[in-house]
Amino acid sequence: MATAPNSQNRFDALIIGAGFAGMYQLHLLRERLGLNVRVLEAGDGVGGTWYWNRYPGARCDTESHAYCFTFSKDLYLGWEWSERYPQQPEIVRYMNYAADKLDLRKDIQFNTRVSGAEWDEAAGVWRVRTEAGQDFSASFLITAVGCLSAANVPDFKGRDGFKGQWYHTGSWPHEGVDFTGKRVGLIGTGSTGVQATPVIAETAAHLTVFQRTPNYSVPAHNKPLKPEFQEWTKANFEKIRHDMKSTPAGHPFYIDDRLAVETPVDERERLLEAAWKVGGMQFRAVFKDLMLDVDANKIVADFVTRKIRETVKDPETAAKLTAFDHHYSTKRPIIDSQYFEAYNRDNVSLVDVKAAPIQEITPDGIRTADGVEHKLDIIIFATGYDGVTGPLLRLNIKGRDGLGLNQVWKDGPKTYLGLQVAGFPNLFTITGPQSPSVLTNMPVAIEQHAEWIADAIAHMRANGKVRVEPQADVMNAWGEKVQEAANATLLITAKSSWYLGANVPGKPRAFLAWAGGMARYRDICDDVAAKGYEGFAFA
Ligand code: N01
Repeated sequence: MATAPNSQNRFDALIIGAGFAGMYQLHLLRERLGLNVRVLEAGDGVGGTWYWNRYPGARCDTESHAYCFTFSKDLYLGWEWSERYPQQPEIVRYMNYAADKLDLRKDIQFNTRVSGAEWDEAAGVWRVRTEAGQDFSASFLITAVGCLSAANVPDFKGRDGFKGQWYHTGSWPHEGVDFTGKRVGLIGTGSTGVQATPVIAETAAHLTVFQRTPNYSVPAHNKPLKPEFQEWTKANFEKIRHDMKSTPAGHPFYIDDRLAVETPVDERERLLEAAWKVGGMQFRAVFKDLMLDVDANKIVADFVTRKIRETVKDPETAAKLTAFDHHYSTKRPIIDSQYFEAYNRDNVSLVDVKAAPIQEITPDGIRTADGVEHKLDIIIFATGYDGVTGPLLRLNIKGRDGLGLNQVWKDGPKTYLGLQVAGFPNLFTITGPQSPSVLTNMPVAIEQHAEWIADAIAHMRANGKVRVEPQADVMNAWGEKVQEAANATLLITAKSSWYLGANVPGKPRAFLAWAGGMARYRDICDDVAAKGYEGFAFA
């Protein structure tokens, strides 16, 4: 970072990323605070995660009418969703609509990937460098890089010698991939693999799914939205918004007060059947004790297992698909459209790579430890992400005295409220680790963070303060609260979950998000602000 930035590249605030988070933060800082802001975005359009995730079947698991900005009624009323869950292209169209309506593009520099950021203590600014060698500086640096944008591509022996094509779902070719007549191998059965499987199966000559850990999934029951429902959402905007802000996961539905363990068997069965018919994320709202009590969880897990076994015709495949190693919903819950049904097709097969792990990628396919070579033309890595911390660590951020974020986080993330890190003045991390982030409907968490950050900067300006960072002891205490919140749920029991960093070799094991609920978290943040930003040090 030796080069001094020229005056044109000096801003009040720099934002990295033009997804939901970067777009709203830009809007707030520019329109509410009048700041001179620049967004740096690696892609050549808005959309963030949705700009890159164009894999077959990519669709949001949150229902359309709740997967959008709700800070502006005008913006909400001006858009119409076509299906119960929005498909990736529709989400990108929506985000372009929002960018146009809010006139955001003029302050976003596309095709610009940040390669480093360093705090300059003497000048009191962040110096940011891009891969193309451009330098920027700003008083505030705000990361809006998403939680799932750093791909996890396992370093299998022989990968680069594969004669066919291979892709990670998180950086899918914009022109698409033609599977017609191809033998396709798909590694990974998380949300992505489950969404992609039935769609790829429709055109591939053969699809082989390589499963390490089976996952529970419930039907999404996607469908076109009826005009009556579209009108209802518009007429009930305030209620929907209120509900999203009041619930633990930011969805506009409430978890039932009933306890599974106290509900008679017949009644339990009736309720589970009804919830199964509703499907999607709402299925989990059926009992209050689902994520708190092993016995309650088992009741629901057994029901889902039974449904899967009824769907998959081949008993051996069904057994592999239900050899679960975790309690229901303790890894990211999955919803699907015809995933288990896909295994009833003649052109789909399942390979258990826990029993016989992938040994190497050969020029012609994948060899597993039982000596079988699975011949393939295309390999798809649906192998997930270095979640939550990965996107931040790859920015190569250095705080005071050149202290690397990777050094501070070598044993796991440390933050205050997931918003700031001691030693990194004026750096804000939207949906950062130890905030609700991935445990919520993301736009809700994003709006809350962006608003809190804008308020904090406004507070500083009103009080003549130029620097803010958390006190180290307060930050450490927050880490303990995050751990306690996770320990109070069954989430902590899923040892193979990416929520714990288990999917990336060498990643420290730490629960990555605040599991105490979005509404409670909002209250905590509001309380901190009301008490003069208690726990933060200003200069
Ligand atoms: O990734 P994952 P994802 N050998 O980490 C397997 C969000 N999302 O992209 O479980 C063999 O969940 C791995 O196996 P295991 C959502 O938050 C949202 O599917 O580690 N297999 C697992 O099966 C989600 O949680 C939506 O044993 C290997 C899979 O790859 C998050 O993104 C849609 C392996 C990875 O599953 C990530 O989902 C899609 C190896 N070496 C995603 N390494 C919507 O709402 C990994 N695996 C739309």
